Amino acid sequence: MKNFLNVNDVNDVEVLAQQAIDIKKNKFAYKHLGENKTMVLIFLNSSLRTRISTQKAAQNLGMQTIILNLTQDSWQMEYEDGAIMNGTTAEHIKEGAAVISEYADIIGIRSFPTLTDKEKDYSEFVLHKFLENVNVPIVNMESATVHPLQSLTDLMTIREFSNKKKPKVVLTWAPHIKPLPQCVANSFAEWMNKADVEFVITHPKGYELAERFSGKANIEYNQAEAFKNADFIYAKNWSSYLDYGKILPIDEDWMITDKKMQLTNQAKFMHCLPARRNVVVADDVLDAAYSIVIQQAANRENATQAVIKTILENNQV
Ligand code: AN0
Ligand code: CP
Repeated sequence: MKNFLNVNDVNDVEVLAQQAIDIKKNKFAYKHLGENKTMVLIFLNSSLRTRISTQKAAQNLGMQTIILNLTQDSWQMEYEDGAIMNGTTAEHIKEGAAVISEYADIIGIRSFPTLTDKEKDYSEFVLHKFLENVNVPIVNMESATVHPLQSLTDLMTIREFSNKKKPKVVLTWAPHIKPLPQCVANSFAEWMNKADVEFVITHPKGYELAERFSGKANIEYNQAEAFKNADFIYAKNWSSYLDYGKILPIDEDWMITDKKMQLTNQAKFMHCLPARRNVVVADDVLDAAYSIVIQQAANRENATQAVIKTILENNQV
């Protein structure tokens, strides 16, 4: 593994998830692997879990970590080639990224989509601008279209909480007041399509994901129908991909409630967090014993450690 950008950088998702489970049992077994090495984490957007768990993962491997809140603390970055920089941008990505990579052995980047320019977002414009201008591995901490550290964590968590070889996993759209990225859903779908699970996606009409992510998943527009026999309910809001970045008017109530969870096969409830209570998911779900959102978030540290360990071993950075 050179970079960790999306599921295609992984040979076998189940093997990597198992490595994350193994690492969890002995977090400090590889603490010399990253000795005298530095991971720089670049955030263009807010984060709680990714910010802390990625630092912990790198530090468990003996690495130093430096955080750069690029849009707040640094010079405003220009990404367009040939730009005449007589406006607000003060530094070009060509120098900015190249300089950061001089200080780093691995770079982590979080850069959300614009949700206005579909073509630019789905070409992963910002992530690729960084890739073009650095000479060290990049770990995607959520880009314009995917969130692979989250998806690896999700698969690891499903394996931890299920004794079934092929559990039924349901990704359900849930309401939100703001237009959110499709990243978590896209990414979850492409990982589940490569995992040994029965995978169903349920959402209102108009919220179809790009086919390259939903792939062979079973799409069920009736939420109650989709919940039947589910072993895992994974809730997430996303804005429309078709009517790009928009929130569409819908008739039914898609919020996850305990009543809906009772339709399942005593399913565990998962969400990547942050989750707006009583908008996305009701209190009675998040407070139930079947909610595993905290354990899921905790696993971010272990999953990320499996990724960084693989990069350190493979690239001998
Ligand atoms: C982000 C999203 O939906 O992509 C980050 C989730 C990990 N969520 C929000 O902006 C609320
Ligand atoms: N799940 C997740 O990535 O959370 P943060 O946005 O808080 O990092």
